[in-house]
Amino acid sequence: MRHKRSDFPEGFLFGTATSAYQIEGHAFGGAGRNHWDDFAATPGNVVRAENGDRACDHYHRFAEDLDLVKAAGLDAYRFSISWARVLPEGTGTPNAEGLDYYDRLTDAMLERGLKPCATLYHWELPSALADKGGWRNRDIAAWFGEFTEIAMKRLGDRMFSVAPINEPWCVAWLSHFMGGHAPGLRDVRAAARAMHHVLLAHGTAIQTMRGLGMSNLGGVFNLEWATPADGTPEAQAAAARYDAIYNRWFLGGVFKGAYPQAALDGLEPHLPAGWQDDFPTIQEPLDWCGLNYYTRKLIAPDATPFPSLKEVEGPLPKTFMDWEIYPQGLEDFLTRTAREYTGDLPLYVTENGMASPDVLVDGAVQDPSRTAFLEDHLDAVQRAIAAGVPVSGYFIWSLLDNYEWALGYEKRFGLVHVDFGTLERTAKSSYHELKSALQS
Ligand code: PNW
Repeated sequence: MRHKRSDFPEGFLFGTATSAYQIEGHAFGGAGRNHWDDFAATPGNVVRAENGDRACDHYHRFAEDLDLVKAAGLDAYRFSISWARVLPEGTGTPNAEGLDYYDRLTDAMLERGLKPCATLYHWELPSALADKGGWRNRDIAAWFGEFTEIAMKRLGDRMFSVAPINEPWCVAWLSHFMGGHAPGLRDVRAAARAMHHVLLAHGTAIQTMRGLGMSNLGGVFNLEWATPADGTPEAQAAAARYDAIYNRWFLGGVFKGAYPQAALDGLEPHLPAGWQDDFPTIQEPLDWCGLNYYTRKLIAPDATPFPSLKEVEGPLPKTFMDWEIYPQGLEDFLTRTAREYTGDLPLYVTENGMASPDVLVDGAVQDPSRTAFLEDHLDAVQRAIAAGVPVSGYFIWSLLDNYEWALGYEKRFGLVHVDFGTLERTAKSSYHELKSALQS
């Protein structure tokens, strides 16, 4: 890699990120059923109907996996706590085995000198709560507060940082309007409600953790740059609607106490009554803001109901997800987020990375495209820092090849290759490149 640790400010954190359902093996340790188990079991939702029953078996192999994080020279590990593992029914009696597991996982990070950066919801909603309407039900905020309290009473004293919810856009819009993730709905009313409740749950969890005396609490937002497909005013308006729904709704709610008009135009009739009264909770002050960044989209107008837009194919080189590689968007988002939403608050890139069709040849994996992707995005981070944006860390998605949701196990995001037959781990060339950059 062309970067050195010394190219970044003193104290800048390098880390890697994972999530519970994508790596742990949800069938182990007494976890309750969650809505991804249900979604994957319904034919047509997930490639080859694959699920997270075994995944990377991180549940039994976490010590080996954390050794890999440590040996790379990384400072921090971003992981998530499975709601259904801690509370199999979503509320009520905790699963002692599940809490013990996160206790051991946390101590294993600390023993290695890794900073534990927890996410409380990375998408595995207990089925018992999904059956009650899940994110469409306002009660989700109280249910999530209860889970937050139980998990953080046990673990909170040892966390470096905590974010309640990974990627509110995915939880709400992708899952309730686009149908791509559990529960797989295509319903604008359900989406609007989920878009509001996910932020109410976020704020409720922050308040719960403040009540426990915790600090270094943040939010993690996925952002996607929207480029108008052409120079027409219609394309510009469509891209602005995309930007409003994808990016500005969630940042605006949390940091400004307001939703963008371009999104309200279509969504306001579907919001729950009294939604404006929830902003004091949604706006509970944070200590940092995390951005997950992967790509941009080219947006054109479309003669469909709201949001009346479509994604069109772009000209840039693509990853194995078919996502355009657009590092400039990361610099632009870091600067725009600081300027318009977060001011002096520390920003973290909480996810960035790419999928590639990596294969094991003679016991090694060569993935130079991943190294190049990371270099180009680290350049973007450096440009933002040089422009005065307070970027405090960068987390690579992901440590391991893992369960890529509706795309199953074929899309490999890891610095470390996983053989899903033997479960053997093999560090890829990008891992070795990163390791030497961090040591230099
Ligand atoms: C993020 N989209 O998800 C998640 O945090 C990870 O769990 C996931 O593995 C990773 O990115 C790679 O996909 C996203 O459709 C999933 O725009 C889909 C989208 C964005 C982010």
